[in-house]
Amino acid sequence: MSIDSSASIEITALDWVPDFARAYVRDIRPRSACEEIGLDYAEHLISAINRPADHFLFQPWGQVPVLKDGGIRLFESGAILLHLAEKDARLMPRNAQARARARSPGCSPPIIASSRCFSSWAMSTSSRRTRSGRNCGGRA
Ligand SMILES: N[C@@H](CCC(=O)N[C@@H](CS)C(=O)NCC(=O)O)C(=O)O
Repeated sequence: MSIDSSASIEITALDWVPDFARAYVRDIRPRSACEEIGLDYAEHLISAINRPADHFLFQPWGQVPVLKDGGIRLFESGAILLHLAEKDARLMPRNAQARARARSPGCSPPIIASSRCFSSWAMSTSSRRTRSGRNCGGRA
């Protein structure tokens, strides 16, 4: 596990997701990339119900993930993956064909419909949810 609260890389994720969404929330992508190369990262968990206002400064739709890397902040998990991949040839190989293949999944289109569904679902069920299932990034 490479979660370290003092790491210079920080991944913003939601503090709770419904069971059906576990391991499908997109912070799993940068988390996996970091784990893959042993890069420590801090996690910044924000409320799934009441997103902090300043989160929208960095992600216009209030979604996750957002990555902070020193002074750099970026959103869109594909862009985040490309940023992280620059750090290590295991994520972005030097060979042209292998690089092209490595970029493909990171550029897949967002599943906008399902994230909108999740938003609606989260708002409509907020009164009966518990806070026990924290962290959407695939870690139960
Ligand atoms: N294209 C974005 C999609 C981000 C996205 O859909 N995030 C979802 C979780 S997987 C989210 O934050 N949903 C909550 C919401 O839409 O309010 C990416 O890949 O970063």
